[in-house]
Parts: sequence; C-alpha cells; structure tokens
Amino acid sequence: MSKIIDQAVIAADNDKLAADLKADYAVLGEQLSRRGIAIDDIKAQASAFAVALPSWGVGTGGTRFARFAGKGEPRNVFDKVQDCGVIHQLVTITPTVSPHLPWDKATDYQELRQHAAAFGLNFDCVNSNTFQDQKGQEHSYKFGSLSHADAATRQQAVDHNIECIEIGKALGAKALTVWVGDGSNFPGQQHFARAFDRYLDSNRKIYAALPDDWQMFLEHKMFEPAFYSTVLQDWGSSYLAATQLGEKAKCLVDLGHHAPNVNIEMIVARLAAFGRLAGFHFNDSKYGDDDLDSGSINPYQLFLIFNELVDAAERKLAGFKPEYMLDQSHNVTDPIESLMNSAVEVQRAYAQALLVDRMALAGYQDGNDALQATRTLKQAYLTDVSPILAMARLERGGAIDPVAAYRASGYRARVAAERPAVASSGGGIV
Ligand code: LRH
Ligand code: MN
Ligand code: MN
Repeated sequence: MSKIIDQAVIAADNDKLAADLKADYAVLGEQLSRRGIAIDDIKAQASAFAVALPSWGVGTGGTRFARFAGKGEPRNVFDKVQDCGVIHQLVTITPTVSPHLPWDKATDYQELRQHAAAFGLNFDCVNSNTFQDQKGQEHSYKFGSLSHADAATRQQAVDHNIECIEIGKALGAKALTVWVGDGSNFPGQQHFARAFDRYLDSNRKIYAALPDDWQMFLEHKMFEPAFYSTVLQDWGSSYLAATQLGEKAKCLVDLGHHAPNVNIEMIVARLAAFGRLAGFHFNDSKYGDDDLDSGSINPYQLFLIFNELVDAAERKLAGFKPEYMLDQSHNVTDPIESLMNSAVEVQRAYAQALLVDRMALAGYQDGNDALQATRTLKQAYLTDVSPILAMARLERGGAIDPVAAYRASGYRARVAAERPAVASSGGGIV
C-alpha cells in the first residue's frame, strides 16, 4: 500500500508524544476500571470504528457569496482520493470515500478503484446530483428534478440516478444516496401532493434498478435551495417514502438538515426502531445547513446521537446497520485538517457513548429519577477519551496528533507545487 505521508515523519512526531500518551492512557484506564470499564475494550471498539469521507469535502467549499480557493486544491477525483488517503493514513478510521456524481466522473473506474485501493481506500455510497444543471444537459432542474412537473425532466433525473448505480457498481459501492433540492419558493407554486407523488414515482424507477445487495438512501432536508417548501422536507416524509419504495430504501440523517433545536437523537431512535435508519451525513450547524465541522458547535448533540446508536446496537435491532459519512464544507480551514478533526470528533462521540452505564440508566429511567439519569449520560460525556483515540491511532500506524503530523509533513505545500492554483470566485449573488 502506498503511503503518501512519509511514515518517518509520523513516527518522529509520535515519538515526541508517546510517553505522555502512555501515562495519560494509564491514568484513564485506572479511572475507568473503578467504574467497571476495561479501557482496552473501549479502545478495541473505537479502533474498529469507521466513517466515510465525502469526496467533495477535500476541496474548499465556499458559499453563495464567494469561494476563497485554498492552495493545492484537488484537480479531479484522483487528487481527491489521494487527499482522502492522507487523512486515512493519519487518522486510520476513514477507509472509504463517498463519491458525488457527476462531480467525480472518470473515464476508467477500474483505474480509479485501483488508485483508491493503493491508499487502502474503498468506495462508499454514491451520491447523485440533480440539484444543478450540467453542461449540455437537455432539461433544466430549475423547477425540480425527480418531482418536476415535466415527465422528460423527471426521466432525465431518473436516468442520472441509474447511471450513478452503474458507476457505483464499477466502484464497488453498495448504496445510492438521493438528495433532491426540489420544492417551491412561493405558497401556491407547487401542489404538495402531486409533487410528492411524482417524486415517489421517479424513485420507484430508480429503486427498480438497484442490484439485490444494494440500498437506496433518501436524504431529507428542511429547506434550501427551495425556501418555502421542500418535497422531502423531514424524516416523516422520508419514512413515508422509504416504506412506499420497499425494504431497500432507508432514511439518511444529515445533521444540518433539521429545524433549529429539533431533537435529532430522537429521530435517530425512531428510525432505528423501525429498521429504516440508513445512516448519517455528519457535520455541525448553528443556524441552518451550515456544514460546519463535526462536533464544533454542539458536541453534546453528537454524543446523544451516538448514545442512541450504541443503545440500538446493544439491543441488536433488526435492520440496524447505519452507514457513517461526513458531509462538510470547509471555507476557512485546510479541508484535510478539518476532515481529520471531524472524523476524530465523531469517533470520540462513539467512544463516549460506549461509556454510558446502561444498566444504571435503565434503572433511573424506570424509577423516574430524572436527575440521576441525566447525570449518567453526563458522566460518560464528560470523560475525556482522547488518550483512547490517540492510542488506537498509534497502534494502527496513524498519528497521535494527526494535525501536527500533517503540518510537519509539508503535504499541502507539496501538492500546491504540483496542482495549479485555482482562482477564487464570486458566488451567485450580484
Ligand atoms: C445537501 C447535501 C447533500 C448533497 C451535499 C453536497 O445540502 O447535504 O448531501 O449531496 O449536500
Ligand atoms: Mn448531506
Ligand atoms: Mn446539506
């Protein structure tokens, strides 16, 4: 396997930090053992954790106002995969890349697959894109795609999704994620029921093209780009659509796609209970679909989501096998650094959730001891599991401090010299 970052650079950085890490790990192990928890068990589970990288996340995102390009922006999907390889080498928990089409179109998908394999990467869920018009496209998505009033436009969107499945098959993916921006900007603009019927009808055609071992993930979003109504606006509509389509259809939860203050962990519990939780697009938000780095605004919410996930896993709920993916947009940071940090934050929430004393919690819940119940969650959340995560990375050949090792490697400067600078650009605002 080709290692993009010189392993000696990682080793040199690790050498500086290893003694302190060992001491911190021992102290934490001692504390956890007093709570009846074996630290090595938690480390083993955290080590087995994985979250997929969004191919589109390694480039600088930008807003509708402007995009300030970074240095060494990936030129194509091969560069994106290489950047993902760097992330995986350092954090060791991002072994898959979720591609977005047509952004990631290539001429030879076997070559792309081999390129990824060289970095120890495979491909995860394929994302379709009918929220933008592409060059030379016959019908515009200005007024929708899968739910468009015009049959030819809907068919074009269906055909694109079927092409995504074909490309996904070549890449070894096993799921298609469908998010549409379809909706309306004015009351009265769209007939809610007819638009949803058309959406379902188009999805049935896509569903029919799914291979037996594939799943279809429906991603809902409350608003944006449509600002009055969205066809698949919440988990309720998503659940309805999934049950209409069949067993292979599930609901994907993007953390940024809910109204402010919505109890996302409860949505997770509901979808898991009824076997329809597809998985996640992890990110964080303060106002809307901000696509901020995971855990940067509301880490407690992330923990509470994982609390539900760990609980569902322990109860062995039928059909429970959520896929974890990041979906972020980086405007002011080096995307590689943000994605490394976010992957670790998601893993952190998982490790913290593993520490919840579930027996005690159930007792407090049944005894209506609200205070002790919530303290039980807080005890797990307030445990600093950093030494567990760092030790897991070290043992897997990764970096104790991924950002420090990445900076020491000079990777960004190296690719900046190879990849021509991209001009910053204005957004869609005049
Ligand atoms: C929509 C979304 C969806 C898209 C991605 C680029 O807001 O979350 O997942 O595919 O952003
Ligand atoms: Mn998303
Ligand atoms: Mn989004």
